[in-house]
Amino acid sequence: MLPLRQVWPAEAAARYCAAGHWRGETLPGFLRQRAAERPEALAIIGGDQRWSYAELWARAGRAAAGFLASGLRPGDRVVVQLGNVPEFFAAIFGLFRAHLVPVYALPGHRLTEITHFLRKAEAAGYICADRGADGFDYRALARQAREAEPGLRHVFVVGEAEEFSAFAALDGDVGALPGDPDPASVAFLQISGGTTGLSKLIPRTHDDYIYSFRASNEICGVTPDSALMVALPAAHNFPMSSPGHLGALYAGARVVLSPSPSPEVAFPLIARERVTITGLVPPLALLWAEAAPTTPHDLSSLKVQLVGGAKLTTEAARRVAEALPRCQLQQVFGMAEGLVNYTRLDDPPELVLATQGRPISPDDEVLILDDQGHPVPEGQPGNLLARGPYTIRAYHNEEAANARSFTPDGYYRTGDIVSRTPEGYLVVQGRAGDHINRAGEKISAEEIEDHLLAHPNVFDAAVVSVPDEFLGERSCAFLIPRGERPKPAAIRAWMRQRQIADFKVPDQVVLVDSFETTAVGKISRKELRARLRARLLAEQPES
Ligand code: OOB
Repeated sequence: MLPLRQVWPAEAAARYCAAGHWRGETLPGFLRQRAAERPEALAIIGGDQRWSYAELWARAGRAAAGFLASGLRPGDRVVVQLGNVPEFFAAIFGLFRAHLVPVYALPGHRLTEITHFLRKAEAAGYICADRGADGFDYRALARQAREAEPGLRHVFVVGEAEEFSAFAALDGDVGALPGDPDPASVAFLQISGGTTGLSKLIPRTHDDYIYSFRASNEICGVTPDSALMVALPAAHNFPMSSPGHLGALYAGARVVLSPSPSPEVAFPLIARERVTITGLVPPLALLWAEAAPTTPHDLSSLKVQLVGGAKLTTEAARRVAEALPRCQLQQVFGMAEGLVNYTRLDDPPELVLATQGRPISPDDEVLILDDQGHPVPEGQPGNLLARGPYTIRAYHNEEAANARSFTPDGYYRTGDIVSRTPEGYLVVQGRAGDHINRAGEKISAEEIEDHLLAHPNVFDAAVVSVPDEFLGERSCAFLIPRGERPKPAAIRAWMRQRQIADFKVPDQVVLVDSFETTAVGKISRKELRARLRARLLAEQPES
């Protein structure tokens, strides 16, 4: 099994320690401390469950002991695929306490993605729910995954476990659990948005991740009195750490889990639990802005609304800010690989509405370079590169991708095109790569093209993003058919059977006779996608 590592050069690591960014804290260590300091305070509120810090700590202990009793060994990786339920927290803190390493899957992922994560992480375990909110049976997925990946030896199910181990029954000798892990060790694996090909695994350490959410707490005003609502999937980096549920737990605050981000579900919860802060992607923020002015629910407790994951245009930002006038809009532009930018709570409206903020840390180093690698003049768009105390230096086991994604001196090439204001705030202008940012869900064009090419009646495929009023962007697949001409609806139905996350199924399918590239000879996929997108926009200017 390949060891997990994330290593900064000794000089940088010493600097981050000396600056007080890395303090030797760990994820299980901070929760133990909170449980000792404020055992009775509410930590997790979800469904009909209300867990205090003491209860969360105890449940994590039982889960940890149960994981080890079932045969998992410290260092083993475990794919976690749970929705916004309290058990998500018992599971991840249980894994941390047992020195096991969660790999965060989203509830929408299906067999194709899960087997990819299992294989890439060489995972020995999988934790899932019995069924999803949509009725999807994760146990059936687990069965298929075990067939495909015999290394998967342990499946734990929250709910009706059938032949698998019931998560609720996990127990063992809590007294025999290991002490706190090494703060410089990898705490978990996040998944990348997969800008090229399949998702990559992102190893984050206790030191670096805790710094990112501890500093975020300060920037977003999270205190022990805060109540943070998780409306987006809890396993995503944004609701986890910007400042996220981990930030809230670090502060000793309450985490309120919303099973859905829709106003119908989230608004009554905000009123009931007096939620003070939450985070949304732009399309949802706009939906909330539509619903807020006429809702019968009292939203007056809400003080901060973070919006990020995809570009919030200035006009949309204005609408969001006006709909909840007593709630402060805060833009956040971040990535699971590290760098996170925020507008600040005391910033003037021009910066809050029209920029995506500035980095968390004085030690975040940001470069904006042209395609030749030279710095662009101030205000001009260029490629964003970043390195710093919570930005990774490498993906897990991705030699070729690492050589492309990182410079020799350790900067991460974000793939985003940004400009910088005189105040040092970043404005996202677009991106260099070919992925689709569908309401914050990142879809790799290449990954979808690969699926489409497996269809017997597809000769060639090119997937592009097109602007969408609600989603920000949607996906359109251009196909050159061969043999019998397939119907676009049939292609979409066929894609669903590929057992991929639903958000990856192309929103639109267009059949073309050729990509009309012969006149200019061979062109790159990137250039081809750009031309097809331009052609589509010229034909459908209103979309
Ligand atoms: C967040 O993380 P990821 O890893 O799902 O996606 C990162 C990418 C960025 O490279 C950028 O292309 C895009 O998502 N993005 C934004 C944005 N926030 C993220 N593009 C424009 N404006 C924004 N505000 O999406 C994520 C992680 C932590 C905090 C917030 C978002």
